[in-house]
Amino acid sequence: PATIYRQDYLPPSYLVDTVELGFDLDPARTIVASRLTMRRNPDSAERAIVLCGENLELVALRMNGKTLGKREYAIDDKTLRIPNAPERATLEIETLTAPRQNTTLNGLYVSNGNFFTQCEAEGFRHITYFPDRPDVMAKFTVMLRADKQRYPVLLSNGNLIEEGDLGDGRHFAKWEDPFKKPSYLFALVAARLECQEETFALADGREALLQVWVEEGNLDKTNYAMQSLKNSIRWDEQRYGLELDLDRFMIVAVGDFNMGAMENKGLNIFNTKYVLANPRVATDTDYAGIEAVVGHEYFHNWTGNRVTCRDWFQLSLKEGLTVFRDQEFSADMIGTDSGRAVSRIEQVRTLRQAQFPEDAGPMAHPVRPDSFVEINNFYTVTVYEKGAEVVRMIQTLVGREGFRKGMDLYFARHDGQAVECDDFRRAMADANGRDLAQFELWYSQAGTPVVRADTSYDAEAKTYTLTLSQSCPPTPGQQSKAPFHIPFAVGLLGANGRDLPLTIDGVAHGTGAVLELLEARQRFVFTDVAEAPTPSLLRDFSAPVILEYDYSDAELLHLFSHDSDPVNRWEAGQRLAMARLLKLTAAVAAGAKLELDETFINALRKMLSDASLDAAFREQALLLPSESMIADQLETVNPQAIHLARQFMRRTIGTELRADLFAQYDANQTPGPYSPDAGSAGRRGLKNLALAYLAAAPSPANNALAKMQFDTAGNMTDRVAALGALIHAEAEYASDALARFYDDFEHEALVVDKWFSMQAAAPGTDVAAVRELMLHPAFNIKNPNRVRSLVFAFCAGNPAQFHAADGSGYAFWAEQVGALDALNPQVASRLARSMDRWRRYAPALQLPMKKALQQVAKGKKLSNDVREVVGKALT
Ligand code: B3K
Ligand code: ZN
Repeated sequence: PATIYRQDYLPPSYLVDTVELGFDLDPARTIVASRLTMRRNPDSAERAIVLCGENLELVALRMNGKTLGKREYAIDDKTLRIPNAPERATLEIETLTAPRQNTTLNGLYVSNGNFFTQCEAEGFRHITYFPDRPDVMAKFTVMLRADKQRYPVLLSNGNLIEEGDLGDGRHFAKWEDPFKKPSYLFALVAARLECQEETFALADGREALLQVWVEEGNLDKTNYAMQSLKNSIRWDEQRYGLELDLDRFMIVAVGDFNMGAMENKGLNIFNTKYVLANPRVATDTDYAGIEAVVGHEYFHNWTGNRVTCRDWFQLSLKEGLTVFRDQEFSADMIGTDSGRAVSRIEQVRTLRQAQFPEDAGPMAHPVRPDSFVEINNFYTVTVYEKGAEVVRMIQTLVGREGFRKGMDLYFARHDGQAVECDDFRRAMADANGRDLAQFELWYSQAGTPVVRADTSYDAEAKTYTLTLSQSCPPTPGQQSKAPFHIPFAVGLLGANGRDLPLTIDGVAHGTGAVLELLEARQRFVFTDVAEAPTPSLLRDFSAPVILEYDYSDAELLHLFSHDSDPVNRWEAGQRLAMARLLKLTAAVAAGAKLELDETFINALRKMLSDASLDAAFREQALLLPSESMIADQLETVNPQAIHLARQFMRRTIGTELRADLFAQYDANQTPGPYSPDAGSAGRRGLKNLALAYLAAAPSPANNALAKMQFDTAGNMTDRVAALGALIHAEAEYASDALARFYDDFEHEALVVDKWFSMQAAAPGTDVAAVRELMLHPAFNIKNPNRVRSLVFAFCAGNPAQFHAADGSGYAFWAEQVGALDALNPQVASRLARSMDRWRRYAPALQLPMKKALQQVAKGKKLSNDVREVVGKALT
């Protein structure tokens, strides 16, 4: 397959002013009529009209009213070319597609009998011939025609301008989007659905109609999505002065969806997972996910839709920025400093769990990639989460107000345009009179930078010297890296645990400073430092780097008890835990005795019971680094040893802190009706973490507590926590509980997903058990949520079993990637990535992993998606 390079960008040969689309919707045979008014692009030397189209049957093609003869255009399986086209052309195109046959969930497809579309990144070309690239922006008018009984609801982007009956049992709706947009933002829905709706007053006095559309029986689960939408609109008005620009804004939930949601103009289409919630079926995590994703898609209306990407290499222009915006939104919704810190901690966890490994593996790529084979493979944690970190660093450098000025300038300059990541950086730099030239390297260089810190205190001179050195490991195609521009926040703690005042070069910085590391190595000297301090480095995780500093246990314990920066307070605990987990892992592998020191246990005890701290923070501070984070620290990965080491630590905590865990279990009850607010969710989180630790050290009393919670739970958060505890404790009651859980929720697809994923990720579940679960009547390989809940949860979420010594996990993986690829390449390719880091495993595992990869790679009908991923893994 062909590699596409960023540097080969050419402007489109023709621009499209207007698009009129007509759909005669039929699952077996949908006719799409398109009328495009086009004109030659003065910025292009090309004379031909070039349209993309895949899996389409061309029925008719007219230009300026005349049918084009076979010699007047060229067509292959990807493009339709009309050479020597006139300056202005009106094209009329008729094509046929078969939505019911479309299992890729890309383009126009059928889910549970209803029609939906997904066009980003290149789905529109599966609907009709079009210059399907984001720098072609046009005004769309859409006419939908369909059977009235089957599809009473007909939706598309923008405003409804006409609807009515067609007589023959069919009806129509005509929609007009007043804003020009690229084709990837087109959407339609034709379905039997119901909606919750309200009118909502916008800041300028206009009223907007807000709707959340769901399948019948789900109207009791739309409140939180609606509330989140209203909060998002308000937040964007207040924080960025950005208003909803349409009279109507719709969210539609669909059960078959490849990712989380899609920001189609005025018609966001969502995975049901990010819409449907009530206390009976959704957990606190689900509620938080809904708020974040509703916010994310809404915020795209400005960062993505009004200002879009010139080409797909610029994807992070909209994604990194919009993730940053949704993170800030969620943090503001909590509203407390400590809540903000907890959300920051969760962001750091995601980065370490998923982005750092990506940046260190075969698929490593810059935030703005230089090449790709399949763009859908580049909707990654690097483009999204690292992209958000890059935006966050800009805010750290220019300040919150400066950032707002930069945003204002960005919109003033680029509203209605398709632009590059550089344009965003330039607006930020210009609005603030800052040089962000070196900062560009965050967009162009892949890999996680390592910052090494060394310190020395001169008691005589009362100076404290911090030396920072940075480096970045090679990544595919990038052997050597230039130094990054790194905002590095620091504080210094005195022996009493308080922050010391900071003076650098005679300038006072209060008790916290943001240093700017620009060179490979740089020295910072703090003066008037009265005592040898404990450094608190990279506060608030001010840059997405790996920090190396030789902290002593005593220093970490000091920070864990006192750091005024909650993120670093948490970080100190993670370092204490990680050092011990690595030792334990080595001990397991060597067959040595496993031990955990009192000092560490006591530090956890103190944290657990410190009622002056929010429960949500204490939960974070007591969560251990995951198995994959531990793996990331090791030269050679032995998944079973890691698992046993971590289990040992959990069990020891459960045993040693038993009384304290029970006490916190009781102290953090949330009586009264369920509310997903951060305070209540935090208390439930801590309570259920206590339960999980108790389950790691099973005893009749501990298991009885889990059983009692399962039997009496008043909400899904408590119910799944109890079920998880029973499963992990291998309690006798576990299988009964699983059966009851299924019976109670078998008609709630999202809960059945939980039922599958809890089993898939359980330590006792091996490949044979997963195969058994796949035979369950509720398993459906065509439904991405179901596949993620079982196959992904096992391959990516149960490392000790997936990496079974006999290689059975790898054979299973190869089989599933192959089977999925035939149906849905995007989903298959995500699963393929669970073998990315095969080279780091113990030699006995490497060989069967490589074999499995090779087996997939030689598949005859492999998609570009999977081919790129396994090809890069094997390079
Ligand atoms: N922009 C979409 C992602 C589309 C993925 C295409 N494979 C969702 C989002 O980031 O909001
Ligand atoms: Zn997005």
